[in-house]
Amino acid sequence: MPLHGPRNAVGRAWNAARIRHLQYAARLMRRLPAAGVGALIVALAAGIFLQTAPATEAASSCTGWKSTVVPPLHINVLRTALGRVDTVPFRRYVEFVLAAEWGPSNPPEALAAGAVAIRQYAWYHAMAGHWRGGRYGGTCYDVRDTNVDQVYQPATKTPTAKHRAAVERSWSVTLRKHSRKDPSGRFFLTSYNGGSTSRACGSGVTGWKLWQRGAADCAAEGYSFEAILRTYYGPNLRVVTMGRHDLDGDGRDDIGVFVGGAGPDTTYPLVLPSQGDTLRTLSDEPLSFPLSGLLGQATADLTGDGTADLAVLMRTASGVQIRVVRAGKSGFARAEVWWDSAAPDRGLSITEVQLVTADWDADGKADLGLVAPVPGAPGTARLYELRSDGAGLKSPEPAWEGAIDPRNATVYGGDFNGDGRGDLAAVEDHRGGDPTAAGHERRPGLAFVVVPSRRDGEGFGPVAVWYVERALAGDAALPVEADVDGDGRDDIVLLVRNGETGLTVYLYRAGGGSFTRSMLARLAAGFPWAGLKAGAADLDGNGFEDVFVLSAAGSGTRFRALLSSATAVAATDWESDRDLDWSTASPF
Ligand SMILES: [Ca+2]
Ligand SMILES: [Ca+2]
Ligand SMILES: [Ca+2]
Ligand SMILES: [Ca+2]
Repeated sequence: MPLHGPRNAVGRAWNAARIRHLQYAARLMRRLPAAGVGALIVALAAGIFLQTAPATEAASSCTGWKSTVVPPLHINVLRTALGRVDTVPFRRYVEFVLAAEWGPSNPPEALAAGAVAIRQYAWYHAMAGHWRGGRYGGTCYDVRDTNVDQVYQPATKTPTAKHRAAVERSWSVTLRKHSRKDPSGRFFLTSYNGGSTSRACGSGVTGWKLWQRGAADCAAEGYSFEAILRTYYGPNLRVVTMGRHDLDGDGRDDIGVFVGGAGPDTTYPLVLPSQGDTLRTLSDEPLSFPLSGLLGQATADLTGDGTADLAVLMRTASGVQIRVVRAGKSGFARAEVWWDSAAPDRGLSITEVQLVTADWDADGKADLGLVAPVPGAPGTARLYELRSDGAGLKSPEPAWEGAIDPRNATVYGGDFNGDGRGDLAAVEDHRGGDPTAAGHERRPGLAFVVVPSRRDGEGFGPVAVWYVERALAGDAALPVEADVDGDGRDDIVLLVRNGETGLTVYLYRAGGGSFTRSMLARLAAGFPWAGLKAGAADLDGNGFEDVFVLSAAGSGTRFRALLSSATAVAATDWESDRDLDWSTASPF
């Protein structure tokens, strides 16, 4: 349980003396409390704990949990046959209930969907305001151990490795239902049942109940657990995944930033864990490449351990390379070469590539993709999938080819249609250039296109135009991928220059087959356009991804956050660092 387990004190202020940023180091040391780094880490851990685990006893509840973002630590279970109340670690409880309620013969995706339903059912009843348990011998309980609630019989119904894997896989997911009245979504009581009369995938849908037999049928048809949950809990379902941008393994998203090292070929990855903290290094090892050789970067959980890793696409003397820095509770590992275009056995030599990330095969491990122009076919792109097996990449496979001009577009991997499988998206700029070009005629202005995954995992559908933005004729605009409304479908945010230092922020919210545009904020000042850099992470841990912006503050760097409440963003100062070299700082 990453949020509440003992924290390894891996992160520490960037020890810049090692790379001769003496001034910077001196400043960092000034920031530390008298007792030094150890005290800082302890304070940090305590701060995070208090912030995210507001458990308190209330009169009308038992566990009385309040957070719908951080799971309860324990649950109180009435052992009906034994005549006592057990306080059970929450994860153990979910694993044992899954074993008792869903047999191991179920496909993995059905088990993962079941794990989400079980977890949220119990969590709901452990919350203040939802308690409907009782007392036994003066001790309160949240749930009973029978099918009045969920079967929990640890003596006889024990989880298999398959059950534990399903719980692990889906542990960061919670479900919400949004409505016009409640756009941020309500944490609802998940229900499930055998469903002997609803055996076919998608039959007997009520919007509130997951049918176990139907779920198994969906899984056999290739549905991911996310697609199964959307099928049974209805079109307004938000599938919230926490910690997608968590770099230090505490379950909370972080900001990452590359900064050039003192040597000619060194780069440091730094992490800014949360507001009020300083930048930290999670490794003593600089990355042995120059920032100038960086062609692209992606932050995604390639190893499937719940913490985002770092992939960089870089130019080498003989081609391009993908290097991966594994991240986790013990810090950043040494960069490993996961793919090298120059290696003769890989058989692929490409230039002008863009690096994207998405989980193409919906196995819970993020994969990488390279999008490259097709030689001899202008206006056409090819996607090569490089699937992760958790420890490396499989050889690049051409997975899709179609009408996206990668020279004219920023491409993104992500799940835009919410089926749990990776899609490709692009923001194409047809505002200038050759007006006779086919793309310009068909998709004038800024075109937001998506190449959607097929739900059964059989490749991609045709490229589809999800939105055409004609209004921003000549305006400078910076697109950022972020699931701003936290529904599990990646959205595009457009930062549009508004005068010298203003910013207008638009959301292109992903739905079933289109983006819906809305304005998130109009900010009059504080965002100098020149060299504005941006990234996305759920900085305040509320389930909505936020956008962060780096701008120049003298020669240093200012971090500002655009904190999302699903339908708007509020700008706030996040951190300012006058010694972090603005010119080379690159967010990831
Ligand atoms: Ca974190
Ligand atoms: Ca994968
Ligand atoms: Ca998808
Ligand atoms: Ca979304």
